[in-house]
Amino acid sequence: QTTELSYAERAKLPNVHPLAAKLLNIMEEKSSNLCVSLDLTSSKELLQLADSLGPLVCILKTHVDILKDYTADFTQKLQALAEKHNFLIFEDRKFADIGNTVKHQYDGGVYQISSWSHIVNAHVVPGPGVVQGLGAIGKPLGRGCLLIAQMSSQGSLATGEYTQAALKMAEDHSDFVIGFICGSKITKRPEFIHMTPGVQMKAGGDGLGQQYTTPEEVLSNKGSDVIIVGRGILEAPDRRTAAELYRKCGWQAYTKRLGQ
Ligand code: S5P
Repeated sequence: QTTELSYAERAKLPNVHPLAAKLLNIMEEKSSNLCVSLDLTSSKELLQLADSLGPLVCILKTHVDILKDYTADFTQKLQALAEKHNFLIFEDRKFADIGNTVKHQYDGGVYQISSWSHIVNAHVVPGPGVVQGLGAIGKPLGRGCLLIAQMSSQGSLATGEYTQAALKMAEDHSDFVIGFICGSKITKRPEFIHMTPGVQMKAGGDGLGQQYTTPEEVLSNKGSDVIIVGRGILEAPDRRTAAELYRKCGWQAYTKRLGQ
């Protein structure tokens, strides 16, 4: 007997954030809990891959500051692809400063992240001001934020009480925070979405501290909702085939958790 709610059921909860509901509906419609992390340095390559993998993913994650040829045209095109293929954009900026500074970093500068990214994330180390500053920009635009409650890297300090503090901060700001970056489920509240990086088909590491867990382990056993996959797809001989494999494995692990 399971009390686990489906993504579609969670999308209908009265207290769910509209952006979280949108994401949960996309996941259900596309049978995908795969967020692809396109950590590439060429915007042309990124856009081509976004067009090819778009149908398979619920979220496309970027690190816009590693592009060597960024122009505003890139984000226009990425937004058009998000519309075409029905995925959300997540700029993995990991904001970590005082409220006033992150406001400018989110809204201004070269990248104007708030104008094109549906989701951003933040470290909780500065305290609630970081969420308040980001929220001042993001809330009127209907954006959402993930708090980094745990990290996939070896020796991460985001554990124990720190993780609990991230959860509390999310609960206090649930009009902007839609969930967490984490290794496993940290709250039973079904309105929050758990997203887990450090995922590959084979457990292991990358020699620079990254630690990998399998989609099955993350979704069936650790109770997370979304797998974030970068090099597991980017370094595969056929990226589309690899992405389809992660989508399929991820979806099977989720349905297994539901007891179906
Ligand atoms: O704890 C974390 C948080 C994040 S957002 N560990 C991570 O690896 N990430 C990001 O996920 C990281 O910045 C990278 O973009 C992606 C993992 O990439 P992969 O190539 O190791 O799958």
